[in-house]
Amino acid sequence: MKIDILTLFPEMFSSLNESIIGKAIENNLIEINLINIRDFSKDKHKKVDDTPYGGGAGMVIKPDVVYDAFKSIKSKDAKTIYMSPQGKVLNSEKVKELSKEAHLVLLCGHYEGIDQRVLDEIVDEEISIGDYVLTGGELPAMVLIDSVSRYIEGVISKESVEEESFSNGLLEYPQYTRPEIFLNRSVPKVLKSRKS
Ligand code: 21W
Repeated sequence: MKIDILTLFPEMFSSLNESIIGKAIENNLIEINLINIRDFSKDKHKKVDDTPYGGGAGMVIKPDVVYDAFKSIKSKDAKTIYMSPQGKVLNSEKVKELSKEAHLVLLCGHYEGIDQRVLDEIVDEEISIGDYVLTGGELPAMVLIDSVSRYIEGVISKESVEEESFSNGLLEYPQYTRPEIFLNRSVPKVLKSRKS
């Protein structure tokens, strides 16, 4: 799967190079492309936002800058997702559905928001990760990437995907490893005769 990320803070995504997702990127199972929206500013001061029409606090990201950043992505058949607190809350059904896409474009906004006209033009879907307020769409985009990646063939073992998806953790159980006694607490006897 190819994932293009449109963001003002591309450095935030360096944590994706760790652990299981990092391995999946190394193994070319996931290709992540970071696009800094600021690179598309025509302003000499690299300005990307402006005051909102109608007044109010904060700033709004300009439509042309986001549109030019979007157009720099070569591919017509990508699904474009705007990470937004107003979006539909992500769940495992949506995660599985997205994992079947060949190409995703993730647009990350900030508290200020993005001019609605460019959203109307380029966005296919709006997704939130839950009903609480964050400072931007970057962490939500990483949550989406992490959850979707687990369903991409080869990222984790088939057994792991099946075990975890077995009804929302209802079959989850406490786990133990060596030592057999830790701080005077023993591993449950029922587990002790079993070879791993
Ligand atoms: C917070 C963006 C508040 C916009 C109109 C007038 C992406 C997120 C985010 C953020 C506002 C997600 C406004 C769960 C989240 C995200 C930053 C409201 C101000 N609009 N999932 N004034 N929670 N959050 N905009 O916060 O971008 S997915």
